[in-house]
Amino acid sequence: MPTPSMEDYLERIYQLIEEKGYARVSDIADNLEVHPSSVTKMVQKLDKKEYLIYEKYRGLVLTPKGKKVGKRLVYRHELLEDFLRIIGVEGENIYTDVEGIEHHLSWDAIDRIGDLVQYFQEQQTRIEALREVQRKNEISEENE
Ligand SMILES: [Mn+2]
Repeated sequence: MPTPSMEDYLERIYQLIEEKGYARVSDIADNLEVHPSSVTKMVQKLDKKEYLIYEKYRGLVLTPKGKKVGKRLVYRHELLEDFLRIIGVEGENIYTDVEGIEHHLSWDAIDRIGDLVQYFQEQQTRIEALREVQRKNEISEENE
């Protein structure tokens, strides 16, 4: 299993490659707001663990294993954003909250959250019912 920070890199590298077709050390550094030398170090580590192949002057490519894991990590991030949005978390908090929790849940928990998201997405009335609970709670908090 990749460590939390390896996961952040793999997630971002996978996304960059999806968006632009490649991921340069400088792009990764800008994206994760870290120094390029930290990126090089991590990329070498990921190479050793066979998530990608890194050649100094040719850039990097994900191995099939790296692609598989990267895709899963991006899916997990997006799922957790959907989840927080559905339960009514404010838009401005969503990204930071997901960054805070994504590495700390088991895949079992992720899959169960996936079921819950599906449950709500399948019927809009379920989301409305949840909003109704939230409105009532807000009113009772105001009256405390
Ligand atoms: Mn993320």
